[in-house]
Amino acid sequence: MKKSLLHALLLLLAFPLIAAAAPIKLTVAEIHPQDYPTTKGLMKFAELVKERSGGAIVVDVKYGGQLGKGEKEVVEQVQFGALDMARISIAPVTEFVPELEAFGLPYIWQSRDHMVKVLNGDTGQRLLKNMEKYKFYGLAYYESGARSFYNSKREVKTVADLKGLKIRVQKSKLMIDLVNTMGANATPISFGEVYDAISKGVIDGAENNWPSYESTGHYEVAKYYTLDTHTSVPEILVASKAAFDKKLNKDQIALIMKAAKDTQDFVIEKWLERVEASKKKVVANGNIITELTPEARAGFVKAVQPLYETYGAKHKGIVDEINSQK
Ligand code: GTR
Repeated sequence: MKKSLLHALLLLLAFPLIAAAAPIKLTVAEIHPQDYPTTKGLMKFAELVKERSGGAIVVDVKYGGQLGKGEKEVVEQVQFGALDMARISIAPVTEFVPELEAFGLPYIWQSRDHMVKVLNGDTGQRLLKNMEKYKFYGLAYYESGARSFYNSKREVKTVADLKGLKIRVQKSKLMIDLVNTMGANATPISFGEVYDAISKGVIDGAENNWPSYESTGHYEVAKYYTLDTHTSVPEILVASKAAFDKKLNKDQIALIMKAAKDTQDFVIEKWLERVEASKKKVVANGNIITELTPEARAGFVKAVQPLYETYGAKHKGIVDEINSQK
């Protein structure tokens, strides 16, 4: 009798401790596979959050598109509060946060250093903070190299060679307009459907950076890759304001934001390694890799100028800030 009373008392005392010790679980959606640089960055992020919160916050990295194959739909879920976080390309995010379009404008960055300086400086950080207006917490920017065209039909040596090619784009008005302005026919479809669409001849190609061209296997079905580097739209790690405000206090949100930023350099490091590995694999496969001549590059740059009269004018303040930091 005495013993069971004691047991009950101990249980009562222990229960709040057990309850308090249960970690807060957060999930982050990632479309890429486990060995992709941004996924590795998220693993590192999860490690830092766990360590710095003393195990009070645990981040579950759901990679490989487990939580959705369409990035636009994933962003929608984050905004709505159904998903805690997502690592996505800024391109589909621009549908929700229009001012981010400035970062996806063609040939806007002079170099990686220029981009990193702007993103980590006042301009980039102000735009991250501004995402709260749209029900997001912008946590960090991640590296994404430069996007270039690839197709299964022919070698593209000049912008004129793009004419008539059916090119898949991300679900983003800017990307649709960009690719159409260059003379191709933009076809917005989800990332996960591109391989089949090219192999079945539904589309002729797509555009992406080296790691995505290789990791998706697109290089197997679209052997012509032209390094025109038309856009270097960064990746972004976004959180749901609704979900975060419900699950976390201010200090915990600050801890998460800091941990995210602390993984940016790690992603760049993993990125550079992967670019080299991807190039090797694609070249060994016998793909046709086309470098642009200076004249051909000038032709690409000229072709996209109309976008500076529309999107560029719309975001003139930000574009001027970016240009002044060259
Ligand atoms: C990749 C990017 C993905 C996704 C993909 C796409 O470069 O990392 O998040 O946006 O491009 O083209 O859909």
